[in-house]
Amino acid sequence: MKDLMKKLREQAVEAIHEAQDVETLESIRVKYLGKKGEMTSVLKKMGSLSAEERPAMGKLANEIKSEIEEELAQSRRTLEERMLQRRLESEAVDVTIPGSRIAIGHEHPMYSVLDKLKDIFVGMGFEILEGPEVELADYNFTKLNTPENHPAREWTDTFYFTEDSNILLRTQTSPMQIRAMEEKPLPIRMISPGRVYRKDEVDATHSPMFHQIEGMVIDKGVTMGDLKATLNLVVKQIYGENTVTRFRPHHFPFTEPSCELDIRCHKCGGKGCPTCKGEGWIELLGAGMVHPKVLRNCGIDPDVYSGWAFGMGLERLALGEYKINDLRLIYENDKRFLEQF
Ligand code: 2NL
Repeated sequence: MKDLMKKLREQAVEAIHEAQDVETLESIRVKYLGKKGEMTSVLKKMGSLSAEERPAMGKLANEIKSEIEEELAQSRRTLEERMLQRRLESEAVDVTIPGSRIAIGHEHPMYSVLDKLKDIFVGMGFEILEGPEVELADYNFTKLNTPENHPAREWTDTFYFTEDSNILLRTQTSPMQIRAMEEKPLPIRMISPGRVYRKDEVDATHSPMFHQIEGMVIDKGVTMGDLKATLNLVVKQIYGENTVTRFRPHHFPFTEPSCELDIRCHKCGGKGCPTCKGEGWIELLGAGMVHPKVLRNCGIDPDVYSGWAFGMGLERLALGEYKINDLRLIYENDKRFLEQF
């Protein structure tokens, strides 16, 4: 019995020394000292010993038990210390490493220009209406009095989704004016800014996606005089009080009469320079009196109501305002570029 206990002690101590984690130590404790463990089953046999043998054997058993307990506790401390050390090493934070900067965005020059225009029109009582970029040909062309054979309808000019050319990416923001005329009570004073799409190759002045702002007024007794006065006010707020404008006759299917608005070159004062390509004038926007057919297409009686409308590209405005010479820079969103404005 003595030998058996000593052997158990050796086995236990060896297992304890080999254990690599706390869980193994616990299973060793259960195996040797637990209620159904090895030492317990040995002690249960004490009953078969003589009265003289029992005390010595009991003493030895208690010594071995406390020896194993001591070894377990010792090992547990060592393992726990080692684990803590490993965690400290693997989770170490070097507080002296410089932090990574959080990049803050920057307002895009296109939107600075757009915000300025919105403020001007909202100040004159216009509401801002935005709408879908995927449109019906009906709203983008037909209701706008664009003939079936108009070049803008060609698949080489417009992005179509369907073979029957019914669904497309809007080529102008006018579909929003059509919706407003169909749905809103009169009078209407609105602008519709947004993205528009045309099949153009990318270069310094062209992009298949660009931004437009259109505007429209519908009321009783609206005339070309209202168009000229309002647009002159807008232009002076953008380019300064002394800006000189001229209205040139033009043609659009959706307006009659139609015109284009030029401003006298602010760089050379009209003499002709690279900015105005020697013309002395810079083309700014197209406008006109809403065609009676367009009004009728939207359920408005042209004998009672009239209106004027305009459309302008925003890119050219932004490029001119910030003296940017390549349209592609506008879309690359390089922060080093954007932060200059
Ligand atoms: C241009 C010319 C223009 C309009 C857009 C419009 C819309 C409706 C009815 C009548 Cl619903 N007109 N819009 C009118 C004249 C010119 O745009 O050169 N845009 C960049």
